[in-house]
Amino acid sequence: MTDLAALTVAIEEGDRETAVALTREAIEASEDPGTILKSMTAAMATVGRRFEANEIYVPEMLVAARAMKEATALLEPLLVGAGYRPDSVAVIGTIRGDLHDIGKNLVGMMWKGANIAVVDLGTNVTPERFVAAAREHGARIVGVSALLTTTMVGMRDVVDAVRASDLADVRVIVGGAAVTADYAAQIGADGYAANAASAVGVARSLAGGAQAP
Ligand code: B1M
Repeated sequence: MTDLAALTVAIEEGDRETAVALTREAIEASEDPGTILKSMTAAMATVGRRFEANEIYVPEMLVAARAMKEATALLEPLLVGAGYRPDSVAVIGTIRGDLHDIGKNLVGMMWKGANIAVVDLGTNVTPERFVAAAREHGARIVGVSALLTTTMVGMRDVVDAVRASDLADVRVIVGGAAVTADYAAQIGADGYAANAASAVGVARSLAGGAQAP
């Protein structure tokens, strides 16, 4: 039987090699994929808490997220095969005109770590693409990142495009170095997160724990 507690610790510590080896071992031992996934998401929950408590910083969160990403890549085919469903679906992207993607990627990784399926639209994403992707993937969350004061103004267009669409259940979360909670409220976004760790709680509360379609 695989030591899943050791898998949790390996991900928390960003030890990719051990995380991947233990995931392989657990798969070969026919452990339940959902149980393996739980031991991984537990790690990211701890990482998020430690980041918010200033016990770790972006680099540590990044290596943990990468370890999680590699380990979950092994698990993904099994989860799909077992009909295992994420809690909800999010589409995420960096706003039109903006090419910064490090923070956005980190938010996406943390969301995946929290069992939220993530469709990453990349950078320079138009409001129309956010809406079309949310519709196509049945997303509950649209996540928009902006790093520039010149591009964050485009976030309002994403909020307006979602509101003008038929996607009544979709919630828009905004974030990025240039964005503040006040600005998010001003443009009518449903949620704001200052960092990738807190973006997990915001997405979870706004998605209402609904199952992915
Ligand atoms: Co540029 N850049 N950059 N840059 N860059 C900044 C943002 C800047 C503050 C640097 C500075 O002048 N001090 C400045 C913006 C000034 C402003 O508008 N206020 C700036 C500028 C001006 C520019 C250019 C215009 C420079 C030029 O060409 N003259 C140009 C713009 C290009 C474009 O986008 N059209 C440019 C280009 C670049 C590079 C391509 C060289 C590179 C980006 C590479 C990449 O992303 N692949 C780059 C970089 C690396 C930076 C800095 C140095 C670092 C950004 C970063 O990755 N931070 C940055 C200065 C800085 O921030 N200190 C700077 C680490 C990352 C983990 O943090 O992205 O804030 P961050 O994400 C955090 C939170 O904000 C939050 O969670 C993340 C993790 O905790 N968050 C979300 C982010 N998205 C979220 C979404 C959410 C929730 C939370 O919900 C959906």
